[in-house]
Amino acid sequence: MGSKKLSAIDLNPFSPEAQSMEQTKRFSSEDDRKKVHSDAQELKENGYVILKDRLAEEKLRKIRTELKSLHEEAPKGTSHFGGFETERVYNLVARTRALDELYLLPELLAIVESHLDDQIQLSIVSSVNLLPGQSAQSFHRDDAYYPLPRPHMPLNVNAMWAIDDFTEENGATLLVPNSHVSASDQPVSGHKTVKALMPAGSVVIYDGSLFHAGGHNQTVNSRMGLTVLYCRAWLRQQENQFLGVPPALAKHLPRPLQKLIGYWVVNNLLGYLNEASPSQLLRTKGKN
Ligand SMILES: O=C(O)CCC(=O)C(=O)O
Repeated sequence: MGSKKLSAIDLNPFSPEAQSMEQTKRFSSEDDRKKVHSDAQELKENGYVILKDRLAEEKLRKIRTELKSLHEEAPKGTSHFGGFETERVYNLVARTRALDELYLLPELLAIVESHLDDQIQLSIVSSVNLLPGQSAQSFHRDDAYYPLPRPHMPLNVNAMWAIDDFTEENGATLLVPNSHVSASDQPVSGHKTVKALMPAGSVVIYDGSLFHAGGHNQTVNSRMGLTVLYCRAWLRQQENQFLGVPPALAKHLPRPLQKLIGYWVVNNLLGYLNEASPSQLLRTKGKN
């Protein structure tokens, strides 16, 4: 009888084989990361980088249709920060398969992994639809809930996808260049602000410490964005992915996406269940 080679997900995470496989847990190879070196460098230096036109027109149309339908029942924000004229839909990994390509875009993952130099996971995915008249949000940082002295090593990276064009007038995300390395808990006075102007299908990637805000939508149309936040795999995720995407649902997802939402063991020990990788739970029929 031929011996079946065990893959990483079959292994007890404490075994030497499993531990030696820790290095294979990145989504990008060293080669992939070399290819995105200049974008990763820009992200490191300025705190953000824009990749233009990464989605085909047909794909973008499908995404718009899907998000439009998901937003039919979406409530408006109930706080100044959330935006009284802003709709958000959360837990999108559970709600639709139309966006998987965006979370898993190899170039994006390579940039995020270059920046964090670590194993990564999805922290939260949500759509942000700025309705006509929505005023600019206050500047904030996406890593503010990790209470470490600043500046600190990058902990998370946001990818804000433009599902509609992000323009001067419709509330393109506002960014404060270089603020990711500042020790201050607010943007310094007289700071520069840039708008993430980009055609639909583009993505602005920014360090979680970068001050940013949704812009003012002064048009009569809405501005749909999709925020995909990645973090180091050993940090608590912003949205609870295991409740949002429980095993019964997760087992139908493509393996890379299961891994990206956290069904995996990190640094040998974090996240196992009964001495096994949680990916085994996804393969157990009838028990989920
Ligand atoms: O909508 C945007 O452009 C940014 C939104 C944002 O940063 C947030 O809601 O935390």
